[in-house]
Amino acid sequence: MIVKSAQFVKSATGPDHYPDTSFGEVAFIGRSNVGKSTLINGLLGRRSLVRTSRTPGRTQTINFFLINEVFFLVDLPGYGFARAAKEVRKQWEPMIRNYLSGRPNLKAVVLLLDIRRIPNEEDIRMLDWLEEYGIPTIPVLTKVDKVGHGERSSQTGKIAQSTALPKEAFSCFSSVTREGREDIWDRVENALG
Ligand SMILES: Nc1nc2c(ncn2[C@@H]2O[C@H](COP(=O)(O)OP(=O)(O)OP(=O)(O)O)[C@@H](O)[C@H]2O)c(=O)[nH]1
Ligand SMILES: [Mg+2]
Repeated sequence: MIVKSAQFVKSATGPDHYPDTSFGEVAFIGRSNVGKSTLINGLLGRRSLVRTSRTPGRTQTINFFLINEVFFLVDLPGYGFARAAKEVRKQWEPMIRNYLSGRPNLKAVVLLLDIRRIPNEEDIRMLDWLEEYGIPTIPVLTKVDKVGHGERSSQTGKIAQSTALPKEAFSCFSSVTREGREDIWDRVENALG
């Protein structure tokens, strides 16, 4: 993928504010702080088009980025951080469910999992929703620079087991080494058709 242009188009909390176009889009979801915004920046080769943070809960709205004037990458707010304001937490589920169930433009969701952690209830629930809504899913293990080779293999095995996905289903990504960029782009492009 050659990224000729990438621009932030808008933030939305509900369907009224989604961009009114027929462009295909691929969205990024996962636990707060797992590296969604960082992965999007890494794919685009931009350091900070998408805001990232050490503080979980940085992204609180659905953010649409228009790429090469023909498709969108969509940064979704993460789930599972206790310190979020109650209001934010209450709004999260309907906001995400509305988006997943009511957006025909959505061609696939990239589900991010931290390679160092065993997926929790919320990760599994997210996988269930994606299946329920029939959305093709691209599972990605993030922050692979933080583990050695042996641990990478054993963690991938454990994560595969707990998600009931084959080991081969997972792409790896590191924003430090940029490993996985081409592989993930191939899968994203495939999904966009
Ligand atoms: N070493 C390393 N750090 C990473 C990687 N990806 C993300 N990080 C760091 O993890 C932190 C969180 O990254 P974000 O991209 O903001 O995470 P997010 O999933 O968008 O978080 P929310 O918006 O809060 O849901 C930042 O400090 C990143 O620099 C990676 O591949 N390797
Ligand atoms: Mg984010």
